[in-house]
Parts: sequence; structure tokens; C-alpha cells
Amino acid sequence: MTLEADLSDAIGERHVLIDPSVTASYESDWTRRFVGHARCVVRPGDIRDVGSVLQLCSRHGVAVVTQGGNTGLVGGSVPRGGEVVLSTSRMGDIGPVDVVTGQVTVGAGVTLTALQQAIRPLGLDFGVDFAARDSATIGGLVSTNAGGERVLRYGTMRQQVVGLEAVLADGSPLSRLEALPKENTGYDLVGLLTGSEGTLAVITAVRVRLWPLLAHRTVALLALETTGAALEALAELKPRLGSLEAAELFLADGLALVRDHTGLPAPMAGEHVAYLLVECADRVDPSEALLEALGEVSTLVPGLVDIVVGEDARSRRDLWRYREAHTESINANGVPVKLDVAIPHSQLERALEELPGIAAAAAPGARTIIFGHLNEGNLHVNVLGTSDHQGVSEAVLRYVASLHGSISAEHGIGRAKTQWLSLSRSATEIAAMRSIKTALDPGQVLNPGVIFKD
Ligand code: 2HG
Ligand code: ZN
Repeated sequence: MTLEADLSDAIGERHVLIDPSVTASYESDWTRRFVGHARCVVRPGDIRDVGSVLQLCSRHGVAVVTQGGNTGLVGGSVPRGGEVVLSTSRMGDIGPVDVVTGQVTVGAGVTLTALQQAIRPLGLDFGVDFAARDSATIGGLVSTNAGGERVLRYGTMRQQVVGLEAVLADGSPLSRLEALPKENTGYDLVGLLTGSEGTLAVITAVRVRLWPLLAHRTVALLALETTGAALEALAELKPRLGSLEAAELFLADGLALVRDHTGLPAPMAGEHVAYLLVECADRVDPSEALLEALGEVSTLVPGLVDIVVGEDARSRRDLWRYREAHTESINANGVPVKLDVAIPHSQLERALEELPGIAAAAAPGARTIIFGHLNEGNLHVNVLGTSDHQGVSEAVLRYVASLHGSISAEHGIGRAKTQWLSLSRSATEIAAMRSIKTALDPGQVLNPGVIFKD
């Protein structure tokens, strides 16, 4: 029997997609930088189905690419050619919320928005949030150890995962959903699978930590004369504001692009070098605390030249739009080289200054748009106007490594950065990681070509 026939027998014919007009959307990412052909797309409904799919694919010697919301930016969930794409979309259950422990078990295919909508009426919230929330799935968030806009307060996805359930390459189920607060019985397999980008197992469900919902929010957009002033402002705001939740940076050229694309009005008079969007969230209205802190910080940071505050939901959303619309606005101007790097704080100002020149030296005439999560030194370096993705990546990532930064802060290695892994990881580390991969997936069934070069 063919693999497709075996798969149909195991999980039902209608969950094995082969019609090219249906499979097409699974075969490229939305930026269209990664395109490949899938042998078929399977949509298992539960852990047993996933076990059957992996057993059959292992037996037939066919590789599997797991795909959640397909919002990744490094090609980690797009087939290269001939793989089976395993879509988690049918694993969409949200279990009962345990309000005492503040935990809930959710299927891998649950979107971030669906989780938020389920828990917020109960007075609880989730610690990770970002612009792709409507499509990005919890399984994908765990696989990539997603970061986003709230890391300053809650950490990355790794800090939200208290347990998970997964299937190994040979089809064996692995369940760590009990999530006891104290549990010290050997290797941390949950931690190992978090951030493993679909290379070690297929995650089917996740038990996540929830936080008290902080219903009162205030946003401020700060205009700065230099990027250094943005760093100074953040350094002064942090110790003054226990309610600080986000500190997002964008620059004049990014704002211009966003305004062009969205038609949004200028957020304030004049044009400024840098903009820092901060958000405070608390049980009581944080506006007064934020305004007081901003008043003090304005006298301490001369480069802070203007501030717009958004207190009601509408103006908060409008201010966030300037930041969150960066990705779509950049994409509307061509297919960018997308790099996601972390720079040590001591080198950030210099990096913000030098990065456009580094990219332009590799690709003359290229236009570099930088924005990101300032608190973590996480810069999204997007380079437009060049088809030399390889040359620009090489130059930028080598430069980042020379500053002792990381070549991937939050998007992962995927297929996009495998050749540069050694810029961030030592030979010993890579050898240890490869040994783990080989031990858990000796047949190279799961996401071959992701994280490691073939
Ligand atoms: C964000 O922070 C995402 O908005 C996307 O990580 C970054 O488009 C990008 O480069
Ligand atoms: Zn980001």
C-alpha cells in the first residue's frame, strides 16, 4: 500500500489532503520566502492519530514537517520537497482551567487568540503575546520557544510551559502533563522539547501557566532624539514601574513605512530618530504611576522630546498599531531578508548605528528597517531591496556574533540559519545537540534540515 493509503486508513481519508489547490497554503510561508512541495498534508485529530502518522512515515522512510499556524519566519514548518506536512489544526481542545494552580491544558493547534479568549473571562491571562496571535498556535509557540512583546515581565514561552504531551519519531507517546510544582526525576524532557523546532517530537498538547489578568492598561509612545536616549529612558523607567510590561523600539524609517502602508496619521508632531512604546498593566489604573515616572524620566533624559499617552482601549490599540504593523508594512514593500538577533545591551546603540551600513556593504542600495523588543536587545533586522539574502545574512550575522550577540533571539534557526549555527553555538554544543537528535530520531524523520545542516 502507498503511504497515502496507509495514512487514510489510519486517520480517515478526509484528513489526508492531496489536492494541490488545498495543499498549496501549507507549502509556503506567508512571506513566500520558503516554498516547497508536500507529498501530502495530514490533519491528525489526537495523540493516537499522530502516533499512527509517525509510525507509518517512519516505516515508509518519509520525513514529516509539523505545521501549526504557519506564522514562523525561518522556514521551520514549510516542506522542502516530498515530506508529509502534519498540521496540528484539529488538535484544538482547551481543557478545564485550574484557577487554583493557574494552569490549563491546551491542544497544540489552539491559537493564541483562542486561548486568550477562553481564559480572560475567568480573570486570567497568558504571558506571551505578539502580532501573529490570530494564527500562531500554542504548539508552534512551544516548538519555537516564542518570545514576543511581554518577555520583559513574563519571560519567553519556556517560562509558561509546565508540561506537555508529544509523540516521538517512532510513534511512541510521551506525556508530562501532571505538572507537579516539585518534580525532580531525571532529565527535563519538557524543557528539551521546548524550542526544538519540530526536530525531536511532535507536540500534541501543552499545559501552560496562567497569570492574573491585569485589566487596567496604559500605553505611552516616547519620541527620542537618539537610540541611546531610548535605552536611557528604559533604564530609568524600569526601576520606577513594577507594572511595566512592554518596551518596544522602532525608528523613523519604520514608522514612515507603516504610515505609508496603513494610512495611519503621524502619532505626534515632527519626525524623531527613535520611538519607544511602553505599556503598563496593573489591577488598578497604572496611568498615574506611568505619568509620574515619565515626568521624572523626561528631566533625566534630555533626548526624550515628546510623549503621547493612550489610556482608553482605542488609543492604546492605535499606538500599538505603529509597532505591530511593521512586519506587514515591510512585506508590502518586497520580500525582505528577515533577521532576528539579540545584542548585548552594552553594544545596542552601536549596533543600531552600524547595522544599516553592514547590510548596505553586502547589498549596495539595500534599505534596512530595524525594530524590536528593546528590553531583551532583540532587534528585528529587515533588509529590503536586495535578492542577495545569503550575502546580507552572512554579513549581518557575522557582525552580530562579533558583538557576542545571538543569531536568533526568538524566531529560531529553522532552515534559514542552519549554516550560521556555529556563530552562536560551540562545536561541543552542536555535537551534543546532534547526539540528542540522533538518539531520538535516528531515521531523521522529523524536520530534517531544520536547526542542523543536512
Ligand atoms: C515581531 O516582533 C515579530 O513583530 C516579527 O517577531 C518580526 O517581522 C519581523 O521581523
Ligand atoms: Zn519579535
